[in-house]
This record gives sequence, structure tokens and C-alpha cells, in this order.
Amino acid sequence: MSRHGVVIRRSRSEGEDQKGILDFVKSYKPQNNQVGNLRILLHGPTGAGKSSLINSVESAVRGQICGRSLTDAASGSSFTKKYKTYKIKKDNQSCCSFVFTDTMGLESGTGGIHVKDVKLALRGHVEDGYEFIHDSPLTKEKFGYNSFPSLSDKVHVLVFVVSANHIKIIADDVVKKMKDVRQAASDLGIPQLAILTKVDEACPEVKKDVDNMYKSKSLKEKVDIIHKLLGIPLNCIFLVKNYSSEIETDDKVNVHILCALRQMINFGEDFVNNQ
Ligand SMILES: Nc1nc2c(ncn2[C@@H]2O[C@H](COP(=O)(O)OP(=O)(O)O)[C@@H](O)[C@H]2O)c(=O)[nH]1
Ligand SMILES: [Mg+2]
Repeated sequence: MSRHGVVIRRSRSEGEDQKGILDFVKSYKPQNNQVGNLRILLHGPTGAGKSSLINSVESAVRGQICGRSLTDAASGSSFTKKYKTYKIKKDNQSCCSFVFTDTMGLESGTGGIHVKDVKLALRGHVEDGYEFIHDSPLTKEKFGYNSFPSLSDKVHVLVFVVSANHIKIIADDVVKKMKDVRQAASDLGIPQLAILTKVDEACPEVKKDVDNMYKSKSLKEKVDIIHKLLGIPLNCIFLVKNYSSEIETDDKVNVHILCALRQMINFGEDFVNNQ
């Protein structure tokens, strides 16, 4: 069976056990008591669906559509400029023990987030709420620089978010920036995975029925492209349809979001236990 086939089988069996994944995600607590919340950093081109992924995770966890992280329908230039940490609510009272940090998007040329800023964020030097300036990376002297990051401030999992719809036209310099960030994360031992979003826009069969996601040849081709571009192993690349216009959640959509989330948690947990 092809490696893609392995991904298909894994996803199906997890589909049958959605409640199990949900219980795992909701009850998860980092074993390392120096870490309050596992920190997952989302990184990728502007408009790829990073903010939507945060909303989609919370929607899948809560079973209702949530929309706290602002998304941008125009996607011309980065809408998210701040380094912002999002807690994921389990219910009205409590939050999960993992957080997402949303960053300004990557853009071709001098626009978008500066690679130096992402590297600082990986090591916990960027304070929450810091507003990125694309052509002026953060330095030690500036307000917003955390000189003494704790293990909790550091990034524990790096997630590349790329639109399946745009993967073939992604600019060379954007790929170069992502590779640069991947190398920096690897040097720090930070685990990485990739999420291909907008699978509904990229494949008409998936738009009809999201269950066709792992049967789609064109999506398999896109998984291979991201694997070759970034060198991320095939079993660390997940296909996700984010919630964008829906008013209700759907178990078929949730399962893919939750499978990816479980992998993020498992990777992050391993990382913080090895610190
Ligand atoms: N159809 C569809 N639209 C999506 C998906 N993910 C994001 N979007 C839309 O793409 C646009 C940009 O998404 P956003 O999350 O703001 O991207 P960001 O710049 O990476 O944070 C928004 O209009 C989203 O609703 C998806 O999986 N499917
Ligand atoms: Mg955004």
C-alpha cells in the first residue's frame, strides 16, 4: 500500500473513534508541570486559513461554530498582524490545555511576517500582543521582546498551514522562507506538521462530499508537492476543510480537524517532556 494509503486507513479508523479523540483532546494536560498550556504556532502564507483553523478547532471541540479569531475574506495582504495567543474553550467555563498562536502571514517579497520574527517566536522571545512590522523585525531593545522566555512561552509544535488551492502557484521566495523557518525549528528540536486547507475549493468531489478527501488523486498530488517542497514526512501532512460559511458543525468535517489536532498534541507533548 502507498504511504498515502496508510494515511487513508489511519483517518478512517479514527473517524470511527471521534468521541475518543474528543475526550483525549479535552482531557489532555501536559505532563511536564513547567508547562501550563502546550503552544502550537501556525505559520504560512497570508490567506491560507490559519485564523480559520483556530476557529475550526474550537468549533470541532465545542460542537458549535465559533469565530473568535478574525478571518479575512479578501486575503490580499495579511489581516492578522499581531502575535496573538488563543485559548480553546471546552465549554462555557473551561479551556483546553493547548493554545494556538496566530501570526501575520508570509508573503512574497518584503511583505508579510519577517522570517527573523518567526524564529524569535519559536524561542519564546515575542510577547503576546506584539504587532509585527513586516520590514522591521523585533530586536532586544524593542517593546514586545521577551528576554527571559519560560518553557511555556516557547513554541512546542510548529504547524505549516498552506492552501491546497494555491499550492501549485506558491512563490519560490515564500517556499524559501518556510524552509528557513523549518530549519530553525528543526535546529531547536521543535516538531512540525503541515495542514493543507481549502480542500473543498481544490477538489470538486470533496466539495460535494468531504468523505472523498483521501480518495482524491488531485489532493494526493498536492500532499506530494508539499512533502517535496518542505521535506515534511507524508504522515505529518493533514488535509483539512475549515469551517468558512457553515452555520452548524458536521462530524465528517470535525474528524479531520480532530485527527490533525491529536497529532499536534502528541508531538508537542513529546517535545515538552524532552526539555
Ligand atoms: N472554502 C474554504 N474556505 C476557507 C478555508 N479555510 C479558510 N477559508 C477562507 O479563506 C479566507 C482566508 O482565511 P484566513 O483564515 O483569514 O487566512 P489566514 O490569513 O491564513 O489567517 C477566509 O475567507 C476563510 O473563510 C477552507 O478550508 N475552505
Ligand atoms: Mg489570519
